[in-house]
Amino acid sequence: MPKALITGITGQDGSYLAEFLLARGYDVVGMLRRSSTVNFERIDHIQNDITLAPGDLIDGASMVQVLREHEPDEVYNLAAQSFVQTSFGQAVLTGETTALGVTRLLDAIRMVNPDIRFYQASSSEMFGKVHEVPQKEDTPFHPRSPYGVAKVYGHWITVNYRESYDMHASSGILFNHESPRRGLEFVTRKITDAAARIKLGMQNEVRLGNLDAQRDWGFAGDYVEAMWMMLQQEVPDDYVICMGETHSVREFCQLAFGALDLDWEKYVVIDPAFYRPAEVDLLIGDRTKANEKLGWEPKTSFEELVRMMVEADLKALQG
Ligand code: NAP
Ligand code: F7E
Repeated sequence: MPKALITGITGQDGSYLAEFLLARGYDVVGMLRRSSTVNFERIDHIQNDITLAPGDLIDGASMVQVLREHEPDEVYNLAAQSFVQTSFGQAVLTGETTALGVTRLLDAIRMVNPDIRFYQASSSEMFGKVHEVPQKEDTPFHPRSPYGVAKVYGHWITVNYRESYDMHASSGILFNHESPRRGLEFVTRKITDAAARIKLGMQNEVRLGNLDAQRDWGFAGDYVEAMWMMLQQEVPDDYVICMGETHSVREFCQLAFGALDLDWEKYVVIDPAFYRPAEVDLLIGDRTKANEKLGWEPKTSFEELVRMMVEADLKALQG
């Protein structure tokens, strides 16, 4: 039975990837950082099927310990300080975790077993102030936030360890992917949760920032398959994973509120508190390489994604 270690097991992608690997017969180990409260909402339903191991990206020795004890064949590094807005206020913490954390984990792998296959969760935020549209694997990076800068570091250190030490290290440059398990601070879930609350009379308005921002949004459940596919290749490489279409925050509001027969314009209030010091205006990816080399294709449309999220929020709130 192959064994996989997932860092960031309590996050959105960690939970979908764990489900995906369990269904393929993997023994799944999730690395968990210490917290004063239990935050297992996303993995409650699979808790008995996985093993949890204490470790933190800030602490290299803890990861050496996890690798020695559990001896995984594959490591998926999904842990990060992943919220762009927070990275402006906590730039150093974001660098420690999202950037240097990758080096600590790669070094731990090198020390314990350099044959372990490694996946790094890179991001379309690395393209930032885009140099071309659509963005592909060789599009130059121009990050627009401390988070984006940290991800560029994580990406290049992964490439560097692959080239320097012949490690099977791959990097997935994933565009935004969402789901009913998305954190409530991200704009998609903030909107679907608010629309459901407004429908149920629990809330009167939702305050948002830049409605003109455009993103290439897909379904997280589809994207984790691409992570696994990358580690099954003989040769490690980097791949853009995206839908290849872009939609504005305004359009997301229209669809989400529309799914509940609500007019979004009556409830959305612009609040400059949600503007960012620098913005990524137009992200749209080109997934040709992933399609040709991995055979990966998304299964869920943008419209299906929005509806799925709205319905899940409505159902959860109705209890
Ligand atoms: P998420 O929901 O924010 O989950 C992040 C995970 O990282 C959580 O499990 C969190 O643990 C863990 N974590 C944070 N700091 C840690 C530390 N110091 N040590 C160990 N674990 C730590 O993120 P996601 O949406 O699932 O994204 C997964 C990865 O893909 C991230 O690296 C993200 O930057 C990247 N990415 C995401 C997207 C997207 O659209 N979702 C796109 C491109 C790339 P706690 O639960 O304890 O906080
Ligand atoms: O913002 C705009 C905001 O926070 C999307 C992370 O998973 O994807 C995610 O990063 C857009 C931005 O995601 C609000 O200005 C307007 O332009 O949902 P978001 P993100 O910044 O794209 C990438 C690929 C990652 O790698 C990250 O880890 O929406 N926006 N009004 C707002 N955003 C938020 N959060 N809240 C608002 O009220």
